[in-house]
Amino acid sequence: MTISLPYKRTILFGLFMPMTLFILGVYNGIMQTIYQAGVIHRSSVAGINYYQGLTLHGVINAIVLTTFFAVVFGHVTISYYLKKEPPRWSYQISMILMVVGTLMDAFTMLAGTSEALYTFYAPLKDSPLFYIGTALLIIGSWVAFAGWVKIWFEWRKENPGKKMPLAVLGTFVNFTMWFISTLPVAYEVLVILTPWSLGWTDHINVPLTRMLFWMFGHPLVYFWLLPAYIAYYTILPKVAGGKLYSENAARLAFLLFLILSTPVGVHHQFSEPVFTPGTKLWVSILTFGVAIPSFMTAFTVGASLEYAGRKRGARGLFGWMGKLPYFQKENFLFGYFICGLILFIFGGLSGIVNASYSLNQMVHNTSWVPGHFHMTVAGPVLLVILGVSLYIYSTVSGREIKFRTLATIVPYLWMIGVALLSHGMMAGGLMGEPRRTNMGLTYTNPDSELFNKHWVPTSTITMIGGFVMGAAALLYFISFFATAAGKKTRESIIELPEYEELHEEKTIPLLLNMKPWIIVSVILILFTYVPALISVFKYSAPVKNKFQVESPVNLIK
Ligand code: HAS
Repeated sequence: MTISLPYKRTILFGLFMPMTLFILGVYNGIMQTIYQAGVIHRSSVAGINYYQGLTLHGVINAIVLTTFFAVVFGHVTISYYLKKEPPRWSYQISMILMVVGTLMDAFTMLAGTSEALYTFYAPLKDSPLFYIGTALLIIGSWVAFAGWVKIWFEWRKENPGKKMPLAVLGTFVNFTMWFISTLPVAYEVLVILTPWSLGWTDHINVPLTRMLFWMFGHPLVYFWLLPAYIAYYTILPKVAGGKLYSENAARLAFLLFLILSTPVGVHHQFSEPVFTPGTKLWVSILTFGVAIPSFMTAFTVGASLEYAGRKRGARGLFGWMGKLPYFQKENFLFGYFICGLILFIFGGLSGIVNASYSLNQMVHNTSWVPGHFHMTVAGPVLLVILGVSLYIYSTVSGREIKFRTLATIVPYLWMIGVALLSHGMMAGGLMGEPRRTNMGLTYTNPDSELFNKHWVPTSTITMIGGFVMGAAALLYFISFFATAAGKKTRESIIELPEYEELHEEKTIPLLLNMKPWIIVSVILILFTYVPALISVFKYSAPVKNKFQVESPVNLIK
């Protein structure tokens, strides 16, 4: 499909800008592993301190890059499947808000006035500009969604009786969930944190800000994941040379995310004293529930890949795994998808460990948790972002992909890096290694009385993983930016590899209508968060800001 110039520019800018910032995100990620491994015993390097770097790493990689990609991929999938462009006001206003918000965030983080990490709840305090910038980024993504809804209604009128395309359903589920779950964080940021940061209020209810953050913070991880799932269901079967095993199963998986993603945020707060055991048990059960659509995805996508392998003549139970199109330059996307899936097997299983209340007590706040989430967000999420961004940049700009061989190697190298990094973090976490701690100042510094020799090998493996990931990122940047700087050789188009269904399936009306699922979603949110809110107000209160950012380590002698 050909597209207008302003739409094309918006899409390309929406890929280029966050990818440029991602260089800074990657640099600060590598630095984290160097601090942790005790190679340097300093609180800052090149003018960026440990927490500032960690904040830059988390905000750029996990909030900025992911949100821009969700919006740009949304533009591309919606336009491709509905054969329409969203209204110009929607994509332009959306992009302006997101860019301004991101620049505000980047400015305050670089200036050192925002270092409350990507989880930005109290008692750590950021500059008001950071809170407002983050709110603008989120509001910008809502505006893009509004434009898609408008063209969807037009399409429906013009195509009576036609099913909502699967990729459109996935995108709408994702942004509906995103809209619902960003309301509490918008309230937190605009009504509680910004006035507090401006000094207009001096009291703050810390458990309340944490709860409002996690009401958003957990659906946020599925907001990262669903674009990858859309790609796995609608693009991967084609690039693997197979067919989608079941479209109905894919629809059901998306709709289950809609109802189960938001009410599970309390599982990040199993150690929070204000919630009752009843709330924690309920949320633990719901969390096992939210793993079901991923298990379904493992089955549906696995079956689609098996079909592709068997079509190439595979025999035996697992022979299909060896017949998939690995390392094919012309089909480079496959590597990004399969490496993400492989990492996600372990990322998902470690998530289930976290969800079990009693096991969570052992791993919470240890480096196990970043070990888990690097195999999810730096696994399927990031690899799909990298592969698909390169693909979209090339098709929408009309430029050939440069350094294809490098781009083809990247996901495999990245996967090895993440596996090492996460293994080091998780093994260390099981021995109590803390997260979010500059261990180079203490635990991995032989000159410190807090030195712990058991955490040296694990944090060293983590650092080696970080270097391998850094090398993969460097190869990717060479290919991406060389492509962006290349000459236009073809027409600019929106085009996606499109799946075919393996079976002609029965139409199930419940899977075609989002309304009942939205209602159940709201009921489950109320059922979880009304008791949680009652507990917050019963067992905590706003207090004068008595919190100082002081490491307990500094208090020893
Ligand atoms: Fe998580 C903490 C539980 C999924 C991200 N998670 C985090 C944090 C992040 C994060 C960022 O219950 C830390 C936040 C912070 O800073 O404090 N998580 C889960 C559970 C799942 C889960 C149950 N998490 C994710 C995803 C994320 C993500 C997805 C990002 C994208 N997580 C938790 C809990 C905590 C937590 C607690 C709090 C910990 C604490 O105490 O602080 C589930 O959704 C996972 C289900 C996934 C599966 C895997 C399915 C496998 C597939 C691949 C199949 C492979 C094929 C290939 C087909 C069941 C789909 C085969 C072919 C071959 C050739 C081999």
